[in-house]
Amino acid sequence: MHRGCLYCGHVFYPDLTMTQYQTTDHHPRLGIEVHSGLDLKSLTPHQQSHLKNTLWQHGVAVCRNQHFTAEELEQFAADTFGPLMFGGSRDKNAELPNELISRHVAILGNPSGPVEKPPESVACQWHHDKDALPKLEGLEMNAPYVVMLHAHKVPDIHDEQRHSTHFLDQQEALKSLSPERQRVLKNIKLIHSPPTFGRQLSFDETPAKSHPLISEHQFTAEKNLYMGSDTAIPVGSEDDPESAKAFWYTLLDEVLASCNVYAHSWQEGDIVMWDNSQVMHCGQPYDSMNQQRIALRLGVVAR
Ligand SMILES: O=C(O)CCC(=O)C(=O)O
Ligand SMILES: [Fe+2]
Repeated sequence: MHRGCLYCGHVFYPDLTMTQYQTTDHHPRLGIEVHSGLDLKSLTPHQQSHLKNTLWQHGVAVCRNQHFTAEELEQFAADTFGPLMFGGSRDKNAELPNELISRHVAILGNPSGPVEKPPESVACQWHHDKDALPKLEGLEMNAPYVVMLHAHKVPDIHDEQRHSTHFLDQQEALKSLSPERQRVLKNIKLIHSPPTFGRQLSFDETPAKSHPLISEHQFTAEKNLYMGSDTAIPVGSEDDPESAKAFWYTLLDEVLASCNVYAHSWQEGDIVMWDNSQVMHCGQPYDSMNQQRIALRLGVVAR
């Protein structure tokens, strides 16, 4: 049994986020291993399309034993999913080895040594990554936005336990609700603004977008919940932020209580990809003063 993601100290609504939930290493749908034994750098077009279909079917796909520099990861993502448009932390990391640096790749962890809070500590709360996408011509809220992490160095938690990232299946979440509850939710739209992650973003930079709470996946037509992040506000509650928060956390509590959360236990060489249209995720803290984590991160809108 795990508590929610409060250990990292990033607590917005302590009264509302005390959810207990079960985790599993073997989820019936999420976290499928794909292309076992293959080097992702040399996939054929057929293998690329198999990888994408597996991701749409399973929400989270795992490839083990890969060795990508940041530039190679960028190339792989562009070849497999489409042109890269966002992200990256090249300028901020001038002192790091070249293999970690590329235009659209961000670096998670503490590659330069101990830090009190690594950059991803803000992600230790349930969210999806789409809210922070800029509003671009032709970029729909329901766009299939894939994020991938590639582990170069994994922190040890205890002897047996590996560092993990938690994933919540939003298809399973919807199915876990009673037909009555689903009927009510069917009429609700959420206004999604960027997750503030503790800082204020101007709405001009990343405008709010609205989306039905029950959504149909663009490629599979499967229905799932589309909760976004805790900044999402039901249409009609714009002037009542407290009730908007309560609505969102009540729903999160409900689904966490009845779903099996997939905990991906990290191994060096893993590339984990997730489809933000059908899963939420929550980073897990580690002792970043005494343990090292290095992971490359990339987001791409699939075409
Ligand atoms: O640190 C993690 O495991 C998750 C980070 C995260 O949420 C992200 O990169 O979008
Ligand atoms: Fe995230």
